[in-house]
Amino acid sequence: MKVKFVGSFFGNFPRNGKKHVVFVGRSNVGKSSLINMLLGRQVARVSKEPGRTRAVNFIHLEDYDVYFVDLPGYGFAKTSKIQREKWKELIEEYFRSCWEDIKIVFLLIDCVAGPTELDLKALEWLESYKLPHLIVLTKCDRATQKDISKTIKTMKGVSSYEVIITSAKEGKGKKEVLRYAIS
Ligand SMILES: Nc1nc2c(ncn2[C@@H]2O[C@H](COP(=O)(O)OP(=O)(O)OP(=O)(O)O)[C@@H](O)[C@H]2O)c(=O)[nH]1
Ligand SMILES: [Mg+2]
Repeated sequence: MKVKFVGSFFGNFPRNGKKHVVFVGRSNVGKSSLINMLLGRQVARVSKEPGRTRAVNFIHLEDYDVYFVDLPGYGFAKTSKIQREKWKELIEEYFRSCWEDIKIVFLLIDCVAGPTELDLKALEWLESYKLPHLIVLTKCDRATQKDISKTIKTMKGVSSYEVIITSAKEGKGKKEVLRYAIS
């Protein structure tokens, strides 16, 4: 697959008729890792400390002519309130200016921890704006079957959309997520 890192944006996002496939979720949930797993290369930056992705990063999948959009994570408690506010504004600014270009939004939820209050807010928000979206559970290699069932049950209770189980570490869920991302 031919993949090109387009750039990191804080505004003036690329809008040129290409569709956007968006990865959203709390800080450290595994957005950048999932993107790398799906694309089979290290194109999105991953780090041990949360808050790694600070800008809105665009990756162009040349074969399918779509953008993968790696958003900064929300809700990282250890960062300053001002910084958190800045990220929130950036994410909102992205959705405000690009919603017409969005093909699908993947809302990532940690399989073990389950949804946080902010995840549920994000879900409500996606539903109210009628943005096409799916729930992607991450880090399933770290979860027991019981964790997975519990998180799926919780998500089914708050959303009628499909839930996909993934592990960036093990490559799990790649085919299922790609089916929605590039079909
Ligand atoms: N075990 C396991 N660890 C994972 C998985 N996906 C991500 N991680 C780890 O979780 C941490 C955060 O991953 P990132 O991909 O940077 O998360 P992010 O959502 O992009 O984080 P921000 O950019 O801060 O919003 C890293 O240490 C990853 O190695 C997974 O599927 N399994
Ligand atoms: Mg990231």
